[in-house]
Amino acid sequence: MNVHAPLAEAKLDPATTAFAADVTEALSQQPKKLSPKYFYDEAGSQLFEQITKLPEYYPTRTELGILRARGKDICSIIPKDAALVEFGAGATTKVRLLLEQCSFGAYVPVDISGDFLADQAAELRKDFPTLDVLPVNADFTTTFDLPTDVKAMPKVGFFPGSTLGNFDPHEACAFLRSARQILGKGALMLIGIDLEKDERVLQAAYNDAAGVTGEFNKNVLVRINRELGGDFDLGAFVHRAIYNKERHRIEMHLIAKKPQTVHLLGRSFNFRAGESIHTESSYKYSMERFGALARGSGWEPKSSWTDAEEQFSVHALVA
Ligand code: AVI
Repeated sequence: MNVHAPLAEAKLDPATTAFAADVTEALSQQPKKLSPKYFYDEAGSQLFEQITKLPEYYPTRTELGILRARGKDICSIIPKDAALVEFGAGATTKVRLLLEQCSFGAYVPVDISGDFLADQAAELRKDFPTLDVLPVNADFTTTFDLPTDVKAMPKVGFFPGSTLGNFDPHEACAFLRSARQILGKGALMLIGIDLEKDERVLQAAYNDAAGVTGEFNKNVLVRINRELGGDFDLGAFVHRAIYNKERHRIEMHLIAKKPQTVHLLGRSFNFRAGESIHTESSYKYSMERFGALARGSGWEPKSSWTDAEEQFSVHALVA
């Protein structure tokens, strides 16, 4: 008897159905490649928060440093009482820096997780009582409507954290084009981009000594086991992050330690010893290559700021 059949036949909710379809397709491909968006359930988001505080993981603290040190310059190019539209809504530390330093008429966080958005909005309303906080529950990589109240306001998009780096180049271009369409002609976009640097710094950031990144990477297998009735043996896979120089990206992989067969949703997937599931790419840009990507996606670079060591950059683009 196949013990996985009941879940395969059960009626799944739409999000789990999409997850199931993506996972079965990913595991049927050669090489096996899964979208990094599946890292972020509650446990994955908490692990990512831990990563941002690791000594080796420079991007978060470096971007915060730029937003703090260059806040005046950044605010000087933002029209007064503009609507700040954040694509994705994680920790509020970065947006708070902007809200504290510049004068915005409204804040529109856009995220697929409705519960998380509501909690975040409630906290911000307490701390910024005169600010209109208007959350939009949507997948920020697709088109969505801005709230009617902000339609007449100047718009400023905000996409920090080098999340764009987790998109393959064609996806990054599609996202930038869609954001331009949503924000409209004349809008500004503030975007955080991680820069190319000494490979050793990158290797350390994605292979931290405490092993948190490995746990974050394996969390996708935990999710598959729990949500799709999979039987991945977590001890039979190892986390590996490598720098792919030609493609300017860190790649995260889960490598099978031995030949094995994994079952889920009534199907079997074979792994050779050493076979990988490519779980994430994190692209690193030069200032020039990012400028070219922005232009090719319909945006004009206006200003940019980096830290003293040029590890990370924040760009202002105009639509
Ligand atoms: C969210 N994103 C920009 C992170 C990155 O650096 O690519 C995700 C991450 N993966 C491993 N560590 C952090």
